[in-house]
Amino acid sequence: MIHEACTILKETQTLFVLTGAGVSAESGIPTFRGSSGLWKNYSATELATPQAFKKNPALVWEWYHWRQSLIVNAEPNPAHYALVKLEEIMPHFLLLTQNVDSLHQRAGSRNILELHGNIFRTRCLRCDRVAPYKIPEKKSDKILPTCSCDGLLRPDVVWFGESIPHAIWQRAQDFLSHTDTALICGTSGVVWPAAAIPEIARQNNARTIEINLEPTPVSSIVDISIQGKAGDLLQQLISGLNQ
Ligand code: BV8
Ligand code: ZN
Repeated sequence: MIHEACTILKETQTLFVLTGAGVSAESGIPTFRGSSGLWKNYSATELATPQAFKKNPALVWEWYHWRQSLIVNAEPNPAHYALVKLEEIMPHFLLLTQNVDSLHQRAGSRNILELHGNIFRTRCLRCDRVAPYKIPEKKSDKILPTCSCDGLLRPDVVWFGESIPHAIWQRAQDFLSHTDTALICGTSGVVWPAAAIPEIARQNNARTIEINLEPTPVSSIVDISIQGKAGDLLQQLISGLNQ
């Protein structure tokens, strides 16, 4: 399987990569649907919604602060670094990530689109200002961060039920329209509209390769589905390309 995938990548000039939480798993970041995806018995899909934030902003901020502290203490893993290498090798490359953890950027990926926003940015509910955000040093009792305009800040991420940033979606579609190969990595393929990407790639006559620990709804529609850890398999792809 790795050999066939390498053969396809050797013939590839334009590579589109979609990543999900599985690519950050080996950095110790819990995935959304895996067993470690729970926090205080809440599932991510219960907390990552505008309704949850409206009902209990302090709880949702506590969850984001917990995730931010996990991420700042984590390092990019071999999967992230292999994708940086792929970007260096490929004449044309675009990485669309569903992850909000900045680990691709910290590893050195450059041509990257964040489909679901970024956990280290906030947006003001009153003035819409977007700004970088670091967890407050001291655990202030005022857990709700506010803007200089006094408006309540929210994480600048796309919650369930919120639309995807149109410009980002459009740029991904434009790139897919002339993509030779789409590599779908570490995503369960259940969150829309990202889950539509493999089918869109196929409709654009791209070859499709999936890397995941287990079979997903995507596995039956891609050309090659390779099971295993993204960190191992992506590094094997790089070694295969260097031969
Ligand atoms: C929208 C940011 C519409 C927040 C996230 C049909 C069409 C349109 C919408 C819908 C639809 N059907 C349902 C919907 C609603 C919803 C949806 O998809 N629900 C799901 C649960 C059914 N979609 C939306 O709400 C989207 N909005 O389409 O709006 C609209 C239109 C107009 C006007 C109004 C609305 C917005 C979805 C974005 C949600 N935000 N994140 C935050 O992070 O806090 S999604 C969240 O899930 C993360 O971004 C995560 O990346 C993403 C997807 O999950 P995965 O990345 O796949 O992670 P998961 O845990 O699921 O799986 C991990 C995988 O990795 C597994 O397969 C595992 O096997 C594998 N793995 C683990 N370890 C490894 C590994 N693989 C390799 N190596 C390893 N080591
Ligand atoms: Zn403001």
